[in-house]
Amino acid sequence: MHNSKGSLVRFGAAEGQKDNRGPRDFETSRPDKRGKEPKLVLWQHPGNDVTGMVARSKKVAETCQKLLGGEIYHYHTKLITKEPYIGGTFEWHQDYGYWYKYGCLFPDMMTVFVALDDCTRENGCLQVLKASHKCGRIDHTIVGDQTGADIERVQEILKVCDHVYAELKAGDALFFHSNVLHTSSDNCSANERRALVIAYNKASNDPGPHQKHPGYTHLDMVENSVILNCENVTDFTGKEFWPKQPQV
Ligand SMILES: O=C(O)CCC(=O)C(=O)O
Repeated sequence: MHNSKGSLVRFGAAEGQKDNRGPRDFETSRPDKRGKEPKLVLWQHPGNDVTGMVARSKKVAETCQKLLGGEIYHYHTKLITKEPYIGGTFEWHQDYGYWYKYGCLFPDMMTVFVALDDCTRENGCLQVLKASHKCGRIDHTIVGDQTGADIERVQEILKVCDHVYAELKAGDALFFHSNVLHTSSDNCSANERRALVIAYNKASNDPGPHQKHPGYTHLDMVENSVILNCENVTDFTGKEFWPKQPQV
């Protein structure tokens, strides 16, 4: 991601700050069923840095509000990194397969996948089953360290829904409903594949504070221009990273 001056924004710790921990200090991994690891860090609130401005921008948040048909709030954002050659797979799942377990009663939730690098078949772009949200929620079980959809059911749905490889340019975004079945394969390329994955819940669907995610918190939307003009890439106050402790 680049700011208005064209500088590449790195999501690392800033130097010279009292608390200079950045998102990647909290990075953890989610091994797939073969033990290969996509890496991720999750935060609860958007905050005021450039990633927060993306999540709070009208082109992202207000679009989701229109699509979900009512007030929304930020459920969480993840920075997902697939390292060159070793970054693993996200097994087939619906995001609501996870969020159902966190007490959200309706699938009135959605995700915006923002490519920070070009996402290709080679480096593990998102793959979706078109219109699979109409199948409703599929049963999920634990697969590796992930929550995966019932694979026999997925095989049947693969016969009737188009399998789309969402190859994206850096800066492109994909908006999708929480019941859309999706997966992504290993990164077989020589470069990192990074994405910001932003999740929203409808305010009326607030399950209250539950496990990792906060309950309803007013989302302060900003104009789109704020993203490019944001110079804050080091102050992560208020984001509430998860896991809470930096990883060593
Ligand atoms: O980053 C990816 O490749 C997939 C992420 C994903 O499926 C998710 O966060 O639910």
